[in-house]
Formats: sequence, C-alpha cells, structure tokens
Amino acid sequence: MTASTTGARLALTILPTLNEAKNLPLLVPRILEHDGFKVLVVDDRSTDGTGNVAEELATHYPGRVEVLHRTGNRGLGLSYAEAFPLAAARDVDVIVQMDADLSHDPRHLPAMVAATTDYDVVIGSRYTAGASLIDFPSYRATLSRGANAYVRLITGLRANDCTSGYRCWRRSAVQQIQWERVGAEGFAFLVESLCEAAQASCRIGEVPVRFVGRQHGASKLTGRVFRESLIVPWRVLTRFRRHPPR
Ligand SMILES: Nc1nc2c(ncn2[C@@H]2O[C@H](COP(=O)(O)OP(=O)(O)OP(=O)(O)O)[C@@H](O)[C@H]2O)c(=O)[nH]1
Ligand SMILES: [Mg+2]
Repeated sequence: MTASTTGARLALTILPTLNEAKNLPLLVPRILEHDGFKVLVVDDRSTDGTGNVAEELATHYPGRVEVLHRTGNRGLGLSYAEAFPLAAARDVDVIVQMDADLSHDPRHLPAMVAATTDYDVVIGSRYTAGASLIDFPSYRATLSRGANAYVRLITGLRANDCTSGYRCWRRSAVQQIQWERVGAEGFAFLVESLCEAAQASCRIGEVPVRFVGRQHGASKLTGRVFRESLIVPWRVLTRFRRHPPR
C-alpha cells in the first residue's frame, strides 16, 4: 500500500552534506522507514566520499533517494537556497530540512509532519518543554541559547529555537518565500529563512525534539560563518523595518 492510499502525507527531506560519509548510510534508512518519505542529498563536493555514498544509496533506494552534487561556492545557506525551490516543484505535501550528522532524530518526523496541519513551518525545537540535549557540550548549549536570545531580540521572532536546522515546511509555505533574496551563505540561512517565513505571515510552530551532539565527523562552524550569523539578523531587520516579522 502506498503512502497516498493510506492517506499519509508525502514528504521530501533535504539533507545538506559536507563530509558526512559515516553518518549518511545510518541516517537515510531511518528516514525512509517512514511511509511517503523521499530524500534529496545536497552534497557540497565533500572530500571524504559522501557524494559516492549518496549515489550508492540512490541505487539502493530507486525513486526514493536523489543526489544534487553542487558546484560553485560551498555553504549551508547556498545549498538550501538551491534545494528549496527544487523541492517546492515536486509533488509532495511537506518539505523537511535536517542535518545529516544524526543530531536530528528521524523518530520526530511523524509528529512534525502532523503539526503541519496547524502550522506552515514546524521547528524541531531544542528549547521547548519536553525537548532534551544529549552529548552536547555545555559551552555549545550556552552559545546556542545566547544565539537564540540575540536573534529574538533583534528580529522579533518568537520561537524558542530560531536556530534549529530541523524543520518541516508545508510546500505551500516554501512556495511563498522569495528564495532569491535569502542571501546568507552559511548557518545564518536558518535565521534568515525563518524571518522570511514570518514576513510571509506563515504560522510557525514548535515540536520538542531529542537533540544528540555530533558523534562522527568534524564541525563546519568557521569564524566566517560565525561572523555572518552576527550580521544577518541586522540585515533582515533593515529589510523588514517597515513590517517587522511576528
Ligand atoms: N551542503 C553543505 N552542507 C553543509 C555545509 N556545512 C555544513 N553542512 C551540513 O549541514 C549540517 C549541519 O552542519 P554541522 O557541521 O553539523 O553544524 P553544527 O550542528 O552546528 O555543528 P556540529 O554538529 O558540532 O558539527 C550537516 O549535515 C553538515 O554536513 C556546507 O557548506 N554545504
Ligand atoms: Mg551538527
């Protein structure tokens, strides 16, 4: 029985990857356990063979795994800005974004998809009642909470976790965003895209998740990415100064 005959919602999960060769083969089967789910891997010329691993998964799961091998400048934001319009053109109900390092547990996917009945964008939230942080160093947790306070103060966003990379969007919400004006190249994309959603009057909800710190592979947080994250909320504020996001 297919997802559409069971009434399940069809979902495309975008997985941005930069050197996630160990994590990807563990994560993809867990996503595909869920009926109606497909995966789009967006690889940024990883040097550890992630692109090949993704192609092997595409062969193993025909029609359910697709790979976009990016060229040009690397960046999480650049990857998502390219992938979201592609995903929005697909025949799916929801579009999921999640990290490929196993920090985002696929067990939360059904609850997040279900919440799109009430919300246009559902955040897999680390800072909502019922959420937990596992193996996440306290200095990282402090930095993350500080980043959220900074973003909320400047942009007026109200979500508890504005910097989570685990989100589920109604396709209609993705289609409302002007992706070409989302300019953040790195992790600041997460804040900028949420502001764009709020500006487009999307209803933003949160589902508590269990977040597990990275077990395999290295972090991609660079000084450049960090500096961009400080600047982007101000850039967004300037853009929306006449109509502050809710
Ligand atoms: N396509 C693409 N993916 C990226 C890039 N940078 C990071 N990623 C992916 O984005 C997701 C989040 O990156 P992480 O390195 O886990 O960032 P983080 O969670 O803040 O930091 P750690 O988990 O501590 O490493 C992972 O799936 C990465 O592989 C990039 O430049 N391009
Ligand atoms: Mg991570």
